[in-house]
Amino acid sequence: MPYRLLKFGLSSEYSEPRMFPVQGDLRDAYDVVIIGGGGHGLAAAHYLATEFGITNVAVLEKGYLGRGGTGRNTAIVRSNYLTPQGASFYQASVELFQDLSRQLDLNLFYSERGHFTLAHSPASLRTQRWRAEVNKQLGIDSELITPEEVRKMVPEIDLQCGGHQPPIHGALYHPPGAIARHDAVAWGYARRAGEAGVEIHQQTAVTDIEVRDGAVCGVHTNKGFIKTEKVLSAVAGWTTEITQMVGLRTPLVIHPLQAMVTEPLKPWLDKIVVSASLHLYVSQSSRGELVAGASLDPYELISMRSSLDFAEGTAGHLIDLFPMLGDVKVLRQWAGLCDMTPDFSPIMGTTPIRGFYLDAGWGTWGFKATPISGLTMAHTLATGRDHELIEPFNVSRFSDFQLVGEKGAASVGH
Ligand code: PYC
Repeated sequence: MPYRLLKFGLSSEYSEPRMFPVQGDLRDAYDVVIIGGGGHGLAAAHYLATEFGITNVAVLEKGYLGRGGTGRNTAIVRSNYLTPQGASFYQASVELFQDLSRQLDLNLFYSERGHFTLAHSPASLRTQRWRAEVNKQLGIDSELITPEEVRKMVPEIDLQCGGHQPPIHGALYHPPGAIARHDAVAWGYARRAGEAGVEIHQQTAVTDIEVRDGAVCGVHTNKGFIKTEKVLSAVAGWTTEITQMVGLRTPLVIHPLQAMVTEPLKPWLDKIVVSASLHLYVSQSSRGELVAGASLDPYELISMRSSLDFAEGTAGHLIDLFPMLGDVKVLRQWAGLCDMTPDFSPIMGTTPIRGFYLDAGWGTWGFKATPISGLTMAHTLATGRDHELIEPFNVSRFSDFQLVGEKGAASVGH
């Protein structure tokens, strides 16, 4: 047993260094208030401090760090999107992820696996070909492969899906597709932001936002009022509560998304396998568990309860692809909340309310954007202008009819 662990176990004072400082009272005023202590909010805080020298920043989290989408996703990282705007944005995120363990000096268990999007019909194959071509134009490693090539890399797969589902016609293969330890990403950003002087206040709920003459001037919380002229909302799932406080209309709707893990198995699946037609994605974690998820629940709801219906459906589709999993037990299941936009792209950047910034609409793909959303939102907060990578995602696109249709690159059919 490592000596440090033994010392920690025997110590009555638990003297092991803390990951984040214990925060005192809120100050009267901050340069920036970030609502939401998930990966996105914490990454924005980190980059504000380290790239732009803005440290008089408070991150307010009503629960605990990573309680929302950050700790509930299936930890997939990829950039094989359909639109040039989406693919360029997520590619910048993949590049940041590749060096993030070193940057944050924390092992994020970033593991490049290769990512398959299986096509079960000629129409789906055409979409995958389209994505591959857009990706190649942008220098992103993606290609269309045959069923035989799929089987070579994932020998356990049943290309006929047991005869219960349409067979596999081919796949989009994206070698840089990866998984990472999602909670570690949030902790890594929190630790570095805290060291740089950012305050992180957990159990601190925002109850209202003060707007005067079209500009933000403060935030009410369960611990008192804070003066500030800049507020970032990074609260996937609760965005509509926050936007109501400032009177901003968005087309967001909230749906639950469920996921589950199986008991740990010996390592056998070193790829990420996605089937949009079966509404399934699965990878094997470093602990050996199969991490699997499905499509959004098909109703608007703010609830994080998981259902038997989901477990049954997802397990059935896992067995369609991998019949040998019939005896494997489901260990646990959970749900998160997704704010969905009509075009399946995020809403980011400045808004018509001066000083109010949005990082929202992350649907089912927010985790993979964590580093680049943090960096681009920090730039936007620091300069007051949208970073060029996020210009297409401004909320104004819904009134200007400039949608960025990304539904074809969602992991599963929604
Ligand atoms: O977009 O890669 C994705 C994804 C995985 C799980 C849910 N969405």
